[in-house]
Amino acid sequence: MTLTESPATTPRPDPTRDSVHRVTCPLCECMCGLDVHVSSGEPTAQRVTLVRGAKDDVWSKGYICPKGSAVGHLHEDPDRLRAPMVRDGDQWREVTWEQAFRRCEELIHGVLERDGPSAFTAFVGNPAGHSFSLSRYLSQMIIPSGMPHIYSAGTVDQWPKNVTSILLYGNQWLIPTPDIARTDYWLLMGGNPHASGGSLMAKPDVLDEIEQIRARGGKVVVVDPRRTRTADVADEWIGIQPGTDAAWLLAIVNVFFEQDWIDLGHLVGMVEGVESLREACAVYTPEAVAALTRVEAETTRRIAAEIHEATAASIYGRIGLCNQEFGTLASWMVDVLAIVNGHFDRPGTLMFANPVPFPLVWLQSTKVNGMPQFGRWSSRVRGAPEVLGQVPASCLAEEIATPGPGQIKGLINVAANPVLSVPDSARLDEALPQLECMIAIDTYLNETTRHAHVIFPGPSPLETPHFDDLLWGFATRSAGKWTEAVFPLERPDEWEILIRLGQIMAGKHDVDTDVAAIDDAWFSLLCHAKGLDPTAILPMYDAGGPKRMIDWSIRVGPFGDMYGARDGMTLADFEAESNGIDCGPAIPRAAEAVCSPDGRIHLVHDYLLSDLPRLRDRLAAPVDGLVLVSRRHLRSKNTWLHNVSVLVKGKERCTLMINPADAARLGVVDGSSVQVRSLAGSIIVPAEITDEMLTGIVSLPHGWGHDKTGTRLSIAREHAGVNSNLLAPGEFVDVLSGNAAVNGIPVEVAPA
Ligand SMILES: Nc1nc2c(c(=O)[nH]1)N[C@H]1C(S)=C(S)[C@@H](COP(=O)(O)OP(=O)(O)OC[C@H]3O[C@@H](n4cnc5c(=O)[nH]c(N)nc54)[C@H](O)[C@@H]3O)O[C@H]1N2
Ligand SMILES: Nc1nc2c(c(=O)[nH]1)N[C@H]1C(S)=C(S)[C@@H](COP(=O)(O)OP(=O)(O)OC[C@H]3O[C@@H](n4cnc5c(=O)[nH]c(N)nc54)[C@H](O)[C@@H]3O)O[C@H]1N2
Ligand code: SF4
Ligand SMILES: [Mo]
Repeated sequence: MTLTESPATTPRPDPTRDSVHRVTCPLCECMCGLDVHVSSGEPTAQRVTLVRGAKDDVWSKGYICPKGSAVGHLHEDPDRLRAPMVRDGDQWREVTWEQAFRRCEELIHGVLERDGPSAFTAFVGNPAGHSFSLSRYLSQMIIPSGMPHIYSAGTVDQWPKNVTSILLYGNQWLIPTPDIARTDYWLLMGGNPHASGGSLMAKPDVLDEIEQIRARGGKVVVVDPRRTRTADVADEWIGIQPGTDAAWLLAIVNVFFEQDWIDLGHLVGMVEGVESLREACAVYTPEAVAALTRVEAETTRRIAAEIHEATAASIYGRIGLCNQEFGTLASWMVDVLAIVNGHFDRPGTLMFANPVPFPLVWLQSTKVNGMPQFGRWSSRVRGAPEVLGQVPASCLAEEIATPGPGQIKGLINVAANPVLSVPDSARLDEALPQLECMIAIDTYLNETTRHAHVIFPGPSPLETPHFDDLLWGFATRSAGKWTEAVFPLERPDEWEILIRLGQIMAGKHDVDTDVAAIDDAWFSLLCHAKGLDPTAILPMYDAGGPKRMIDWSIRVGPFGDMYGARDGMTLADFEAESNGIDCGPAIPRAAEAVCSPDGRIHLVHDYLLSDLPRLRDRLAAPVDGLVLVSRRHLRSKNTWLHNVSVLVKGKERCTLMINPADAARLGVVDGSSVQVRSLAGSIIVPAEITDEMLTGIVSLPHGWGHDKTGTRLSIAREHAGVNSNLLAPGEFVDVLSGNAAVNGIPVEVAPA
């Protein structure tokens, strides 16, 4: 059987002959350990017979979700790309790796010669953050290319958190995370771990954590315009008007000042700006924000008191607080509330992780590089100011479609599906065919990659070794786990593709690229960054690549041996322990972690204050009419995993959730088609009437819309759904971060 043929049935597990492989699931931030059972026989005939949660995994202790159970199906999906492909017109053909890189050279050099490197950009998607190779080697594509800047899913995700963290703590990725395993009060805003598993908070089985908080006498409060399944297992649900969390949190801090509850705890000598904060929140009394937020003043005052009285409160805001109109103010106030309550940097509160592998992204700091300047340049067409080097992802469409100096003509699309994931996506879908050169690295021929000229296949989750990098930086236990590939990749891995593309973009010929030499140079740079002499370190390794880099991260991390300078761990310790190693809970470490220029946490910045007038205007003019928010489902991952039968079968999931009162008023019948219209566009979708929704708010999942021609997604096509981002106006952003506001979009709904 060739790898691309679909086997008719899954063979039965045979415990006497199957081999069992331990892997860490890379599909969400939970990092569950999986036991993957594989049948015996010829390598090409080996099949996954069973996937189980690994009971002895020190981190996930047997927890697994339906996505993890489906990794075998994902691996065996006949539609998944396994060879490089080149497009001629609308025909795709599989080519050899050499042919694919040669084609890239022709296309890239053509654009380079005429328009130079500034005609190129890249789009980097979410799976890059979960990939063993991509996150560690993206710089090796981007820097040599000379492309002036890139786009990423980050501006449809956590950019507000990045802005807050760089201003308060000195590094955009030093994001404090709630220590829910030890908290007695969890205020969970704009997150639904029942579906998502949790985000910027690595923790398997969050719903069980909620039960445990309640079992030990604590309380969990969910703030969300939708009464989610997470809200159902919590003690209290507060339905809030989308986009108004910043005003609500300012009101809570206002109560803290009014009641004289401000208490910085052990951070008293380290935190600045309390008086400016008092002024900033002065007008936001619980009474003043009640109409806007739809939270009664009494409730706001009670929650403030509960937070004040808690022994160890964890204040947490996720995608609902980022992907909205006031995302940065809301994200800022989450951290501020924790700090002024003294519930920061101690067990059970918001804490900085102390990860076993030192995350590469922690190398930067404002102590070394200075405070960020926002708006150093603006996008060519819309004039959107850059924030942390990026402009809103929705700008890409017009940068491709608008002629003139600086027009984008070449795109490297890495693990991203922006035709579905980015606001105003119809415009991007129209613009991409105008590119002279589009190269994609992806596992599927999907809505975005169908526009590419060349696609390089990424590995399946079972074809690559794995050790998370970034994600351990959001965990409140210090732990680590090594995964060996279950099936051999037998083709270049993604880090190598990135290096080779980077050299082609630098104007060189692929045949001249010395991958190992570039990898050594990159590794040497990292050694220097940690004060190590690479000439002493390089000879310790037989091979390079991401595996060498993870060994480096462990050895220079807090539990590492610093290459023999102290007692400590190396990757070999993890290779020898398939269940992983747990080095204990997070410890107070703000004094060591904060890397702002003066080592202090400045609560208030002019940049943040500059957006308060906009919020005050909104206080005076609350949104009138229906607004749309997004949601996730346990069996999806953003725009993909919809080509795996077991993950899409069953009840239609791409529905517009609407409250019974709104439905009755609008004449909408359960299950019937409705038209949803916004400033950006219009779609038709089935209605799902449910009292989970607050009145005035409707909800759609994102990531659907698989009915495009020219894709290779045979299962997803049968469950196409509609793309909710057709309704998201590109210019509707959180002003301070440029992050998309895909929540709180004004819409009209009518029977179709
Ligand atoms: N309306 C609305 N829009 C949203 C959101 C929302 O809540 N509402 N959420 C936003 C958020 S938080 C995010 S992160 C973005 C995500 O936006 P994207 O990153 O664009 O979307 P994904 O579906 O995560 O992209 C995955 C792509 O990576 C490919 N892929 C998967 N694994 C690998 C791999 O190992 N290697 C390679 N090379 N490719 C791989 C998949 O086939 C797919 O094409 O969407 C955003 N868009
Ligand atoms: N199964 C699954 N898991 C995933 C993903 C997936 O697609 N599927 N995606 C992954 C990614 S990329 C990310 S970033 C994370 C996201 O993880 P989460 O942040 O947990 O994301 P959601 O499950 O979308 O929950 C967001 C909640 O915010 C609410 N909300 C919307 N607007 C507002 C608002 O203005 N205020 C408040 N308070 N709430 C609001 C929504 O109703 C929704 O319940 O999940 C990750 N995990
Ligand atoms: S919760 Fe599911 S998708 Fe996430 S890591 Fe665990 S098994 Fe994988
Ligand atoms: Mo995300």
